[in-house]
Amino acid sequence: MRVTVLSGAGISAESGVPTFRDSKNGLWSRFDPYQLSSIDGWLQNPERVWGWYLWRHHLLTQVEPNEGHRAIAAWQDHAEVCVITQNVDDLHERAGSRPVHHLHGSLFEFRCARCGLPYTGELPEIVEATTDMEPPRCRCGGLIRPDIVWFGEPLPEEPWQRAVEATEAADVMVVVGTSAIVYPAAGLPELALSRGISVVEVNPEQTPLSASATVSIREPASRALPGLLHRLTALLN
Ligand code: BV8
Ligand code: ZN
Repeated sequence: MRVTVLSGAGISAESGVPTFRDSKNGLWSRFDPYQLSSIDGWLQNPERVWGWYLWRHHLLTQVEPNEGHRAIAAWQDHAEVCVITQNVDDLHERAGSRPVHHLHGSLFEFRCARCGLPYTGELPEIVEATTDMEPPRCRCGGLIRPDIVWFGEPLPEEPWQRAVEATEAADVMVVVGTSAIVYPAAGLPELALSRGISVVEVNPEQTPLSASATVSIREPASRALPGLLHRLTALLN
């Protein structure tokens, strides 16, 4: 069976990584993630954005994959699994999933905002939620930025192509931990439904996908995912 997974920040929530929506009480409650993860936010205040991402990068070195990530990795012993994630963390990879396609880039990759040269230099150690920090400079004088996709920026071609192919080849799509409001990623479950395959949503809350999903499981990822493949195999075979 070919299973395509689309994940969002909610699958990393139980690892202690705040999601976009919970940021009101999260580590960056004083920031607006939608403002900071936008090209305008970067152009207006690169120091603030750089400090926020360095803090998130530091946070990711302190957390582990959870039962949800590990369940999806374990599915690979019983099915052909392709993970598409909107997340910029590496928790799917650390749990053992392969391949993982990052639609919105990765917090572990950096590049020059001007010439695009990848940046592999030292990153300052951040030990507390900080605000402004001067981004390093590239040889060309450009500012170094995280290699992720901000609001208002196009998605990288290769991961998007892989995601569409995996959605078109899937026997079933599992959509976990996403508020399903950001496009074009949120269009993938719609593509799956238009192909007539089952789309299973795992989310403790209702989302705009819930009504059209084949089934919407109102549970956290770590509880719903471990037994899900077994249930899907029984249902679909
Ligand atoms: C583009 C990387 C075009 C950065 C991110 C008006 C109408 C429609 C569209 C638009 C519009 N205005 C602008 C747009 C386009 C815009 C968009 O869709 N905006 C939305 C807000 C309306 N999209 C873009 O700008 C995209 N680019 O369209 O380019 C273009 C083309 C050519 C040339 C130029 C431009 C780029 C979007 C990518 C932005 N980058 N992330 C970073 O991480 O810092 S988006 C970011 O937010 C995430 O990656 C994700 O995609 C999105 C939402 O986050 P989620 O992952 O869904 O998480 P969220 O916090 O929202 O929700 C968590 C969920 O988990 C909740 O449902 C919760 O219930 C659940 N949960 C909680 N705990 C658990 C759980 N689930 C399971 N288990 C648990 N334990
Ligand atoms: Zn440069």
